Amino acid sequence: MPRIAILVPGKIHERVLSALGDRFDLVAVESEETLKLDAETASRVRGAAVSGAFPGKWMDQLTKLEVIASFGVGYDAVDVKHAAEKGIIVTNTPDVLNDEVADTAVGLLLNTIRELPRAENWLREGHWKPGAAYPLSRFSLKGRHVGLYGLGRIGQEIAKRLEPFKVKISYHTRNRNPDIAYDYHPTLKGLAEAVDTLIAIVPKTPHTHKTIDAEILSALGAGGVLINIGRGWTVDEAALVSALKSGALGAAGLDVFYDEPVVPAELLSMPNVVLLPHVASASIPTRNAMAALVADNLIEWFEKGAALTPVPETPSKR
Ligand code: A2R
Repeated sequence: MPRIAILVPGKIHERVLSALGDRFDLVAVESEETLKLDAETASRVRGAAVSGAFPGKWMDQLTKLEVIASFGVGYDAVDVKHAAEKGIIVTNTPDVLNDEVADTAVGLLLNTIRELPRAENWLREGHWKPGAAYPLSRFSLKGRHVGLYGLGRIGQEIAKRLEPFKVKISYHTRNRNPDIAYDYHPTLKGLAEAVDTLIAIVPKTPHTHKTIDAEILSALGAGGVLINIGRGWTVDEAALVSALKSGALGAAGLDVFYDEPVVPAELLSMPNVVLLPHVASASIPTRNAMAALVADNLIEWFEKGAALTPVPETPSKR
């Protein structure tokens, strides 16, 4: 029996390839607008493993495609609507990265509020001499009221980690979670008005586009802090730059940007921001776990007919 062909467009974690390589025929292609595949190979492809975009056009090229295993919890780069219409299942890698992303969120929050990266740079630059001390940080985490914009798998882990810091916690999602005691705000504006620290951990959807705008930022106020650990898509970066510049917002810590890897030049020179290159889940152990889940989704699908972690928009069984 010929082995099932799995398409691998562009780059993916090495462990996905090693876990799949002895069971499947891996078809590596460049990630281009139209896949460069001969008709015979295209007609043999029944699964795909991808890190990044998977446009609907590729699904049309692959007439036997059953399943797309996407690397990462956010799957906004995969055309899930088109996949659902064609009955193609899409899987992502939830849960295995919750702890890493939540830990990074707390680190980014502390770094932003206490200016720790700046203080370290000051030391490295040789400024720490007798009689010289790094200036006191403007802000403290103590006594803050933190608002979580998004309280799903990752948001809840962030909230749990913040409880021992003795901050007050509130949240905004579209649906109130009856099992959660934090104050709920039915609007993002209401949350921003109530809190002084906003942590965004929502997916990239048409409803979250630039929702953190000038109005939300000024509601956080001059002592306000924004942390974005979800998607850059959620923040109006031009509004953020002007709020930070004018002092309407106190500080920001960003792991994600609107047009990665482009970081607005004005942010680079601002003292009151901490900028990370989208590293929230980027540790070797966590990325290994994500890679294993990508591979396991494909193996389960072809061996048992049901994927492990299908996204809600597409079918989950044969
Ligand atoms: O709105 P709800 O009740 O479905 O709550 C979800 C919330 N959320 C939103 N909140 C307000 N306005 C929206 N338009 C909106 N859309 C979604 O975001 C839920 O509380 C949270 C998403 O949680 P999970 O689906 O469990 O995602 P997870 O694993 O926490 O990851 C969040 C995102 C990923 O999609 C990546 O883009 C990023 O973090 O790494």
